Amino acid sequence: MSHANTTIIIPTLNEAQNITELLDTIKRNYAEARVIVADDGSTDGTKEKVTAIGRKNKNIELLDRSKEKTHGLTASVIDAVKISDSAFVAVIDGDLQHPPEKIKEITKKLEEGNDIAIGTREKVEGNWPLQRRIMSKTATILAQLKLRRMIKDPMSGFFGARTSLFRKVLAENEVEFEKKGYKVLFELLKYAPDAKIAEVRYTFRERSGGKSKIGKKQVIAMARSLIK
Ligand SMILES: Nc1nc2c(ncn2[C@@H]2O[C@H](COP(=O)(O)OP(=O)(O)O)[C@@H](O)[C@H]2O)c(=O)[nH]1
Ligand SMILES: [Mg+2]
Repeated sequence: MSHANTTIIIPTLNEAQNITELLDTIKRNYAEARVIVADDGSTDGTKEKVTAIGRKNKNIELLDRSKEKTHGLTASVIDAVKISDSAFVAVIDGDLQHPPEKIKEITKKLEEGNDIAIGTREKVEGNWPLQRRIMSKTATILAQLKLRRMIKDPMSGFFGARTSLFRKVLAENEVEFEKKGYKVLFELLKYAPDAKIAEVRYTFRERSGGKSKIGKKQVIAMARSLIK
């Protein structure tokens, strides 16, 4: 299957230890997909690595957001969606916690007529701290209540969507998005109540290298998004 109909979006902040391996896997599996690495001002060499890889691969590009006023995973994904011109977008973390080999299942669900395909965390590998597990579970339940839909993992960071739907939601509701937050999928779901949704199960792996960037700012953004 060709993936020329898909733009793979990777938000990054200091993922130099992971980005080369991730892009290698994506290149091998999805040679025809466009790949946008939306970087928020990494200082560890991530940008330079992506630029170098991009020079040799015309489908891979860096979206350098270092000079933007607002930084954040959500803001980065939004900017990448705005410059995507393929039928579908797929969003995947840059730290190898999401399995790139599952992107094809996500695009398949979209090709079958779904509007949004969610990578649903079935199992979490390794030692995710208890605090993170509790926070994640609570957020999931609150999100399900808010959406009034039984979506297993509405807070997932791994998902695909029909680009036209995503762009329409942004055109009408972008100001409501918590730009500094992590939960861009949840916000998309909030403003697309009639979307046809499919789920693709996967195992959330341990971060390959580097550190998680989740902190107070992201938790506050999530809380705001849940009560809005
Ligand atoms: N562009 C951008 N990417 C970010 C930001 N914060 C985190 N990321 C990236 O988003 C992905 C998920 O972040 P991570 O810290 O691993 O979150 P966790 O898996 O929930 O702990 C990784 O690829 C990060 O590099 C940000 O502020 N801007
Ligand atoms: Mg991570």
